[in-house]
Amino acid sequence: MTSKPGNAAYDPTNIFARILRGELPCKKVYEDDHVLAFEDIRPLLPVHVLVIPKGAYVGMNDFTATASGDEIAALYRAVGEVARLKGVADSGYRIIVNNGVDGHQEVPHLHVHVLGGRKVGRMVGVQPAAD
Ligand code: DGP
Repeated sequence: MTSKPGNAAYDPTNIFARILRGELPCKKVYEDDHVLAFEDIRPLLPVHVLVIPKGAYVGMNDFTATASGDEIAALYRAVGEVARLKGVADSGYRIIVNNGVDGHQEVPHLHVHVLGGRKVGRMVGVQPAAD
């Protein structure tokens, strides 16, 4: 895992950083030089995998601003690979990136949810403004 200039807000104690360092276990689905993918601990659907960059990125803002082309390509390639490995490439799946406060991001390390295994519905539910 590497730190990047301009990424001061990254918290290296977040749970996914600890998984990347091997301090906490995960059920690994896929790994390459730039990416780790593992089962979500609270699956919402039969297939629910998190795909994360190994670099220290909080979310889409710093990832899109400072990640290399190789890192960005690797994240997207890994999503496709995970879909194939989990058997949903043909049946279909949804990817979600919760980003920032309004995006309801809980873990401050960029992660792509890969969701499938049954029909997921028309679109993401938007909660009433009070939520
Ligand atoms: P988000 O709301 O987009 O930040 O989603 C965070 C997801 O991370 C949530 O679906 C549950 C998952 N999660 C939280 N802690 C752990 C953990 O320790 N291990 C794994 N595998 N998943 C976790």
